[in-house]
Amino acid sequence: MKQTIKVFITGLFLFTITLGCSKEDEIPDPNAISATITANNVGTSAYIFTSIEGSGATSTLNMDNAALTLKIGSRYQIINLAGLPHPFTIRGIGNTTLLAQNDVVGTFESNSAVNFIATDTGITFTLTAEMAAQIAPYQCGRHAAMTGNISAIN
Ligand SMILES: [Cu+2]
Repeated sequence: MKQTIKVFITGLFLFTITLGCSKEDEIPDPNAISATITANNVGTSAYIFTSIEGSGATSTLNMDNAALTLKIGSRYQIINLAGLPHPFTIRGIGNTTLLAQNDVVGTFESNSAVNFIATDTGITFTLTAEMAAQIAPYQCGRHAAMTGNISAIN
């Protein structure tokens, strides 16, 4: 009987700790990814988005060079299945590059709030209001035809 009570109290204690931790987890993590967008290529003529998971990003799936709508303030991961032969870049107004998966250094790549990460498999970034004010289409770093509009919305 004593043992049962001890186990019960220990369980209650651990349960309370677990509750406490999960409450702390409710503090918004600025690096939490809101949406994961998966892209692929159609030859050298188009990107297509094959899936969008999470919230904040919308597009028409499996359509050549579809427009992409992104909510300002959210963090996005773009998985580029087309790979490095088709480096994903986000262009800026005035023919600039804001973010690039390849060696091109975009003007927002070192911005701490954007917190840009580029790997062989994609890019991750936070769309800040400052960046949204500069945003233009996405485009392949090697094939100019692979491009589509980006709309940044509140
Ligand atoms: Cu390409």
